[in-house]
Amino acid sequence: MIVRTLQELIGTERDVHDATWNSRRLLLKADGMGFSLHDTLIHAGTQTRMCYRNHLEAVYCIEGQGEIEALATGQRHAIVPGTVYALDRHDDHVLYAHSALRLVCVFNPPLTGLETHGSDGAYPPDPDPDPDPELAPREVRR
Ligand code: 9YT
Repeated sequence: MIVRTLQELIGTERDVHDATWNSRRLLLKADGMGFSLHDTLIHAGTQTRMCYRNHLEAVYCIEGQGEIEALATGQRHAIVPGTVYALDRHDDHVLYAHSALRLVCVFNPPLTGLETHGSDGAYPPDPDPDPDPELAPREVRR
């Protein structure tokens, strides 16, 4: 079993900053869960374009007010506490933070650790992917 707290990650290498956000990476690939789990803060008044071509991401808002725009269609959706969005098509999108947003983010395949966005709005692919992410958890210990 893994037990850790957000507090103990702050200021460590699992606390990753970019221009518009701060991602506290609670679970990463090395934790062997098959996904990564992040507590992410998006800074108030910012907009962030992203397109995770190498990952699927689900995002659950727990604080703040914002909007997401799907660039393929121009459709915009409000983001408020209790809203989840899932980028099931590697959707090219912009996230607008009308106030500071606090988001719980899950990535599949999991991030390895220090990824930040490339100029294409994506994280790079894992250079050493598991053969089958669904079937490759770490060794089971009882
Ligand atoms: C919502 C979103 O994707 N923000 C960028 C940071 C990313 N979620 C992360 O690495 O936590």
